[in-house]
Amino acid sequence: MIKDNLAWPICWKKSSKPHNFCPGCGHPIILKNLGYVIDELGIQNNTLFGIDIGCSLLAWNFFNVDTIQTHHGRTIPVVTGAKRAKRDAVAIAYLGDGGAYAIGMQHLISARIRNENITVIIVNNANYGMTGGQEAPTTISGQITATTQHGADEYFLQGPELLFNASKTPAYIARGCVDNPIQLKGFIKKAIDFQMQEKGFSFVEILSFCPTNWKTDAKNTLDFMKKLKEFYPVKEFTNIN
Ligand SMILES: Cc1ncc(C[n+]2csc(CCOP(=O)(O)OP(=O)(O)O)c2C)c(N)n1
Ligand code: SF4
Repeated sequence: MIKDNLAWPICWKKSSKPHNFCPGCGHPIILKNLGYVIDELGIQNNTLFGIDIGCSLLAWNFFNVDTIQTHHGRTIPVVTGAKRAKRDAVAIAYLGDGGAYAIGMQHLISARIRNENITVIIVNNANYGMTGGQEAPTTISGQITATTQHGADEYFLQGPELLFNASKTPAYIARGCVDNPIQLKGFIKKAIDFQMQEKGFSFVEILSFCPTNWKTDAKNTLDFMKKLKEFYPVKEFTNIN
């Protein structure tokens, strides 16, 4: 049991450097809490961690767990295949909003509809982070990105809402935010526990800081996150008892 939230998770790969994310990035907050969950559930030796192309790939040596790095947007089918072959594995797909909701959307919807017994964690930073901050399906109205210099149009995609309504099959679906790591850790734990009980598809979207591409200082990062939450409410969408 972790008592001190400044301590690193036990499953963290101690031989790796701290991390390669930009200062102020939300990914390390998410990964640290995922690490605590892996520790608390005692699943380090059977976790199968799939990471996408995008800033999520910087997590390739974060944990001392079996890790697969896939092509952009293809993490969900790769993890699905691995899980089908190894039923006792705890399969986690970790990818960006671009990878999940644009190029990989067909895989995401299919995994939900087929009720694949995997856990998907999507990092929603409202842009394509790794490639320089282009517009993503989650970019909000008026947002300035590398490809929306005059502000993005009014269309934006709410992933958990879409997935929740895509099937009547019970699933654990939630949206958390890096500004509340305790709640966030709880959502991740419930999602992975759902998979461990073989109940099927579980999904957590996490609103995450990207100060490099948002071009924000600390205060403006928090202000922009507040705005993001108006478009993407933090909540559980689950229809399980
Ligand atoms: C098939 C393919 N298309 C496009 C790319 C270029 N590419 C690399 S990362 C990326 C976007 C990543 O954005 P996102 O998935 O939101 O993750 P983030 O970096 O923001 O965490 C793109 C378009 C690629 N590597 N492969
Ligand atoms: S570009 Fe954004 S998401 Fe990627 S590491 Fe930097 S701050 Fe994080």
